[in-house]
Amino acid sequence: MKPDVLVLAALPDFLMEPLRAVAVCHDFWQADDADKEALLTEAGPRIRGVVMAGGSVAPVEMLERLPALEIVSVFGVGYDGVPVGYCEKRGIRVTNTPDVLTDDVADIAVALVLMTSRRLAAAERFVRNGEWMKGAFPLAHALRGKTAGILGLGRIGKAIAERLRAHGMQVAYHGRKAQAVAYRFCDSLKELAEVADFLIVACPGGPGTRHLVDADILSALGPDGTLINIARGSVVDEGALVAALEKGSLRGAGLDVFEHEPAVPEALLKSERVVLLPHVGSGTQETRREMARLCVGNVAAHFAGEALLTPVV
Ligand code: 8YV
Repeated sequence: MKPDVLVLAALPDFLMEPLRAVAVCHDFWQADDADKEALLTEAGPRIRGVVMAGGSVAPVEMLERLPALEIVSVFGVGYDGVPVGYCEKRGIRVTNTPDVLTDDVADIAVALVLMTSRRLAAAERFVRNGEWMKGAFPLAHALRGKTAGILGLGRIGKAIAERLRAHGMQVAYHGRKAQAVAYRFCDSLKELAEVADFLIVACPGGPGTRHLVDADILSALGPDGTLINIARGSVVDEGALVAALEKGSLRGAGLDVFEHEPAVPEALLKSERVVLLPHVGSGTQETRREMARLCVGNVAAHFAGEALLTPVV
């Protein structure tokens, strides 16, 4: 008998097909509120697995309705949508998809650094709009000699650092502790923001990092500074970011993630100082297929009584 699995997000066919081969899938994300309630009441007691995207949320109140739950498999490296402590207490396993997406996400961070410093999106619009015929595009800013301040020097943070070193940049970082690396460690996020030309958010999301980048940090980054976020929208106080951009107390921002995706504040949509991407850090055919392999592989391994491929707990 295949185990029953609740699917919390729209996931690609190359994930759903192999998942359906090993589990009976219940599409929670497609159901309206009444159907969700009926699904939890009717199938809830049989559900043994939950599959969700990096950005989706599995609230405790929902997991409480799944008494037979054994595993939560996240299609993403970030598992901030999962109440891990609660799962651990209940003996529910949690898995994610680390490593396979590191290069792609780091590439997008570098792309945002280049797009903001060289104003590439505006330059592209300049050509398309026929403005080049009227004069040259204004001079932008070089990367060489500038400092990248990385918040969270994990796997992705390190991959970003390596890439930006190749662009002639200095690297500083802040995290829970200093690491055995050649980059400058800053004791506080404020110190990092003060030394950085680009403050790059690469730390996990969740309650522990919520609004770490607030008005105070943005003011330390200063009028020549740029904020880059490829991690989670929740780490940045979006209201404070809008205010800093509107006042001109920040040069710009390059954002792949937002507080309330897919909603993006009107003020950001209108701002010439920002580059906005639709959470595409891991969005390549190659990487998403690798992520799907791990996500389904973890579910399959668990129900076959084998070791999990990439366990969190
Ligand atoms: C999403 C992500 O999971 O890895 C993460 O934490 O946020 C992304 O890779 C991806 O958008 C799939 O939904």
